[in-house]
Amino acid sequence: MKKVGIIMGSDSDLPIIQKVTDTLKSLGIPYEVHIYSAHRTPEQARDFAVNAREGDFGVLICAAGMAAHLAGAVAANTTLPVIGIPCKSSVLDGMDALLSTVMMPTGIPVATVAINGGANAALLAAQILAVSDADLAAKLDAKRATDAAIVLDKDAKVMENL
Ligand code: RP5
Repeated sequence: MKKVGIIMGSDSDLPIIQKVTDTLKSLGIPYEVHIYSAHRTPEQARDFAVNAREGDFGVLICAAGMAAHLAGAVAANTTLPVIGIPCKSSVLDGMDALLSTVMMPTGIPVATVAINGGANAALLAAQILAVSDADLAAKLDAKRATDAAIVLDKDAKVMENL
């Protein structure tokens, strides 16, 4: 299976990345994690993106806050799918990162998840890999069924208790 490449702009983004890695681990998906900043280490961020396809990555996840240009800068240097996670790390509560990540110009797409949406970024990466991996697709179907069962259990309890 192809790897998921995960890049965060700063170690202060680690709590969000933990949600990504927990979710990928639960699905048995291999990954590699780096701290590269679009602003503080632009050469390393670019090199990673340029070499990602031949490095056996299938999809990249980039998490950054504030003026969050990391996902866009990575997407500019690869045609692998790039998922952006806007992180809440400033007085603007993540709206700054959301707009910086999502408003990409035509030709350089970034699939942007919710502010701090680490789990969904991992699940979207899994769904991309599952296009050509039937075993992974079956795991995703099983997770959906489990998640639905949890909600239906809560539904039964709420009717009993209210
Ligand atoms: C971004 O700026 C990082 O992704 C982080 O979310 C934010 C703050 O970084 P630090 O000042 O905490 O390193 O580049």
